[in-house]
Amino acid sequence: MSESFPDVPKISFEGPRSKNPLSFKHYDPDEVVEGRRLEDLLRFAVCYWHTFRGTGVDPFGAPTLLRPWDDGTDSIDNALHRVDVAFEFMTKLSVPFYCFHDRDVAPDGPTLQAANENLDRIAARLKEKQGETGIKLLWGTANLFSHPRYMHGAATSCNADVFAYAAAQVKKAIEVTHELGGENYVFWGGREGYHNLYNTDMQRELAHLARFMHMAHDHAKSIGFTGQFLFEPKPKEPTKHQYDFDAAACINFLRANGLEDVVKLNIETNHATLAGHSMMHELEYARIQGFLGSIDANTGDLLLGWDTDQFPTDVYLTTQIMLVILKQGGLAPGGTNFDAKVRRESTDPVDLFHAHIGGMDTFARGTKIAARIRTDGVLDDLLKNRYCSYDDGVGAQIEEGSVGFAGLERYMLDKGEAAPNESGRQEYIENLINEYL
Ligand code: XLS
Ligand code: NI
Ligand code: NI
Repeated sequence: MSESFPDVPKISFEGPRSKNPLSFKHYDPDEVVEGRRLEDLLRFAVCYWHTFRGTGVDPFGAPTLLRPWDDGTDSIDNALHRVDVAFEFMTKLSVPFYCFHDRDVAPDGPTLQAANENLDRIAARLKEKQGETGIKLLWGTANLFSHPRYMHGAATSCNADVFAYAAAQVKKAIEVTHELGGENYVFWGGREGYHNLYNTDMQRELAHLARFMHMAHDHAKSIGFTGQFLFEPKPKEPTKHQYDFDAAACINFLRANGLEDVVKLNIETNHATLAGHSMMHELEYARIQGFLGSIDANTGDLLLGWDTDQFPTDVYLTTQIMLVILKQGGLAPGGTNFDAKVRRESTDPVDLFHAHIGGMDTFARGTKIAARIRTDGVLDDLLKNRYCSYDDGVGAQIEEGSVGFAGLERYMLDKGEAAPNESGRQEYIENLINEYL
């Protein structure tokens, strides 16, 4: 079989002095950080939709990314061939995982039955290729947003038939994910939200979304799928307001509906920033409550208000991300999925390599920097000292719950005024972090 990337060799680690753009300068899969090989710690995944289905189309312009291996049709043959290309790409990139939506890998069909048959045919090829290459499925998901039937949403559609179709589609997507040994299954609420509240029964829609997730979990149990379910927050786009707005909204939804033991979060950088948070905030919020499952690694552009899904290149950002992820000892069974696309002006297939190499190196650097910060314990000491008034005395009583308002009033009446505050040392800490970069 002829290669689709004949000029690209298998990408290997050459170290920071290498001038070869098709090599890793910082990502050595075998390097051990905090007791784990980088490959096992980071669990990188290529996403099928942007990398193999992205065309560069935007609201103002036609496709620019015309791939030599793609005949532009929605045929089974084209889809089968694309699988071979994807596995050649991922093998050369030395990436251990991939992720897909049902409709990225296989053509849709005029009926549910036809779509399912298409998916089965492609899944068989995916399975064969996984076996040949050892590349694994990090997560599967269903596209419940592109087809016109999903104009009002899927699980939150006002049309019960659409709910039923979505349920059938997710049933199949979970089965295929299971068949391929997928380690997680993702729900992203593409159109699960609203454009205005005059025509929206929010209470009913949220109840439907919860029923949908319970049904998905029940079905997974019935077929023996034990992968982790993940809910992916995003505040808007395509709808004005999405129910999976941010980590806090998702966790509240999951807890309110008895899903907290079943579903964790898949947190995406660009979605965090669209919600007005930093990625570090979203990760830390999810982590402290036991909901940090996996990440979609990309970045946005602060000058643009939409999901630009760019590849991460900012070491400061990946350092912040890894400071949180290392705190919980990694993400497994989750991983680091490059939900990112090359710019529509980056038209050569080799640009897909440059993009992923850059993302992987940026994460490797962030990981090593974060690990050094953690080894030196500089932030630990700062944090510990900052809260030391809670280690004994009245602070310890507050934390234990052994004092109430009356007791605290007595304490303060006696003392007269609170102890003076100490400096937060923000600039000092920021300088300190910079010294590790
Ligand atoms: C879109 C989302 C999507 C999910 C998977 O903004 O990031 O790509 O990750 O459905
Ligand atoms: Ni995503
Ligand atoms: Ni996104």
